[in-house]
Amino acid sequence: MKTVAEFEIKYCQFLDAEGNLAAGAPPLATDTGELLKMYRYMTLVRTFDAKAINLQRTGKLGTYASCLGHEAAHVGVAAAMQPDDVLVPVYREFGAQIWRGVKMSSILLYWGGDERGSNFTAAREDFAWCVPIASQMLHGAGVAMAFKIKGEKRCSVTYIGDGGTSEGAFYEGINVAGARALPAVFVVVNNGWAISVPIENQTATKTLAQKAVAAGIPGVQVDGNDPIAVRHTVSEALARARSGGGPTLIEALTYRLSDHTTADDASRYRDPGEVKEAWTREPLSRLRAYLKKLRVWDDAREEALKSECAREVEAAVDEYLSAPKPSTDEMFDHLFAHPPQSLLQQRELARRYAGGDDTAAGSHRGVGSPDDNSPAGH
Ligand SMILES: Cc1ncc(C[n+]2csc(CCOP(=O)(O)OP(=O)(O)O)c2C)c(N)n1
Ligand SMILES: [Mg+2]
Repeated sequence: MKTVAEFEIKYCQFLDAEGNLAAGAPPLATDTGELLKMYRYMTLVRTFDAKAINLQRTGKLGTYASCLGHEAAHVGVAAAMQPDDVLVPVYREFGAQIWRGVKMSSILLYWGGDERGSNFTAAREDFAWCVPIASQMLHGAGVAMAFKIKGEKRCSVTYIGDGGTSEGAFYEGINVAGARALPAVFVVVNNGWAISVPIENQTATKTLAQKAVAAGIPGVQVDGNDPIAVRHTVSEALARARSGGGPTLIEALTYRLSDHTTADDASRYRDPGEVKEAWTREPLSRLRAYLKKLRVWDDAREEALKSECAREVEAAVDEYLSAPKPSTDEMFDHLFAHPPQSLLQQRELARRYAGGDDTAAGSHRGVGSPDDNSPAGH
C-alpha cells in the first residue's frame, strides 16, 4: 500500500480571547482606522440584533434568527469583499449585509413578513436570505460561474452553517466550483449547533474545512471570533479567486450565543455552562481589549458609540414601523409574466378580504403573535 493523497488543515488566529496579538499578524492589525470601522459595525449589528429580538417579543416582528456572537464572522468577511462582489447569505448574516449597505429597515421589513425588504437599495446584486438549508451553495457557485464566463474580475461569497455542510447541495456547490476553478469563496460559520443538533452529532469529521479535500479545493480553519483573522483569511481567498486560482472553503469557528431563532428555547437542550464559557471568547470584547491596548479606545468612546448605534437602530425601527403595508397584490405579482387564471382569481379574492383596498393600509405594528413561526418556516 502506498499513500496517494494526504492533506492538512491550517488554523488561523491573530487575536486571542484576551485581545493579545500574535506574531506575524497582517498589516490590518495596525490599521486602526479599519479596525475602528469594523468595531463600529460589530457594535451596530449587536445593537440591531437585541432590538430585533425585542420587536419580535412584543409582536412587532416575525420569527428572527439572532446573530449574537457571529459579528466577527460577518463583518470580517464583508470587509474583505469588494463592493461589486456578490454576497450569498443564509438567514443570519446581518453583520455582513449591514457592512455592505443593506438598510436595517429592509432587514426588519423582510423579517416582518414583507418581501419588499429583499429589494435592497445598496448591494443590489447581493442575494436575499435563503432559508432552505444549503440551496444557496448552488446560487453562489452559479454566480461565480457567470463571472468566469463573462470574464469579470468579481467573486461570489457564500455563507453556510455547520449543519448545512451535511446537505447534498453543499457538496454539489463546492464540487462544481472546484471542477471549474470558479471565483467563489464559501464560508462555513461553525457555531457549534444546527438548531438542537450539536456539531459532535452532525459529523464524524474532525474539521469542516477538510470537506474541501473532497472537492479538490483549499480548506482552512479560522477563529471566527477574531475579526483580523477572518478578514485576512477571506482576503487571501478572494485574491486567489480573482486571479484565477479557484475557490476556497473557509471554516469560521464561532458560537451561537443566542437561541436558534426567536421560535426556539435553547435552554431545553443546551448546557448553560457551555454558553457561559463561550461568552469568554466572544468577538466584541476581544477587539475592544485590543483597541484599548493600542490606545485608540476607552470607556467614554464606548459609551458614545453605544448611544450612536442605539439612535441609528431606533431610526431604522421607526422607518420599518411606519412603512405602509404592502398591497395584497404583491403576493401575486412578480411570479409569472402572464399569471394563470387561478392566481388571478385568488388575487381578486385577496383584494376583497383586504376590504377592497389593495393599496397602503396600516403598518407593521402587529406581525402575528410573539411565538408566530412565520415567515421563515424554520
Ligand atoms: C432543506 C432544509 N432542511 C431543514 C430545514 C430546517 N432548518 C432550519 S435551520 C436548520 C439548522 C441549520 O443549522 P446550521 O446550518 O448550523 O445553521 P445555523 O442556524 O446554526 O446558523 C434546519 C435543519 C431547512 N430550513 N431547510
Ligand atoms: Mg450552526
